[in-house]
Amino acid sequence: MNEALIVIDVQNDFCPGGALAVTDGDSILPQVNRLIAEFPHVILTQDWHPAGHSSFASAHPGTKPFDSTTMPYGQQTLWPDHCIQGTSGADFHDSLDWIRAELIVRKGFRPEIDSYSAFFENDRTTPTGLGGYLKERGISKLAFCGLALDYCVAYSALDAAKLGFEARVLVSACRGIDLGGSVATMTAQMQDAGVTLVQESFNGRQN
Ligand code: VGL
Ligand code: ZN
Repeated sequence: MNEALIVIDVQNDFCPGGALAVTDGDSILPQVNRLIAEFPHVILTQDWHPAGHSSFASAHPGTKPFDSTTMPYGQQTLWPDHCIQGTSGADFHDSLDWIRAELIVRKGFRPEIDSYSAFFENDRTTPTGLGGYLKERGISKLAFCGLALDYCVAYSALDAAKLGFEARVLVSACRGIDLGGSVATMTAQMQDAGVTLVQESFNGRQN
C-alpha cells in the first residue's frame, strides 16, 4: 500500500484549554488514533514557532489576535501566541498515539514567515521537503486529518493535489477554526481542486 495518513497539528494549543483552541479539537482523538492504527504509513505535522514569531499578533503593536495584516508574501491572519518551540502547548496531545509515525514535519519555524501547509510555507514557494520525501518513497495517495480543517489541513490538502498526489480529507476526524466563514470557503476550494472530502466517521481506509 502506498497511501499515507497525514495527521495535522494535533497539539495541545489547538485543543480546549490551549492558546489557539479549536472548538472540540480533542474530540477527534479516538478517530485519529484508529486511523493511525489502520494506515500503512503515518506522518505527523507539528506547528513549531519560535517565540515572537511574525504570525503572532503580539509581534505587531496595535493589532490583536485574528486581525489580518500584510506581510511581504501577502495577507496573513495574526494569531495568539501558540505552539512555541519546546513549550507544552507545542506538544502533541497526550492521547495521540504517535508511535507509528514514520516522520514528523515541523513547520512555522522561520521567524519571518508562517506555514499552514505541510508542503509549502505561506509564501507558497518555500518547500518543507515533504513533497520530495513522499515522492522518493513512492507514496502517491494521501489522507489528511487533524487541526485545523480550514487552515493547516485545507492548505496541506490543496498543495497535495497541486503536486499531483491523490488527496482525501477525512472530515469527521478534523475540526475547524471557522473565521469569517473559512470552513465553507476552504471546503469549496478543496472540492474545486479535486480533493475528496470524506464525511463518514471511521472509514479512513479505502480498500
Ligand atoms: C494553524 C493557525 C496558525 C493550524 C496553525 O494548525 O491550522 N492555524 N497556526
Ligand atoms: Zn501556527
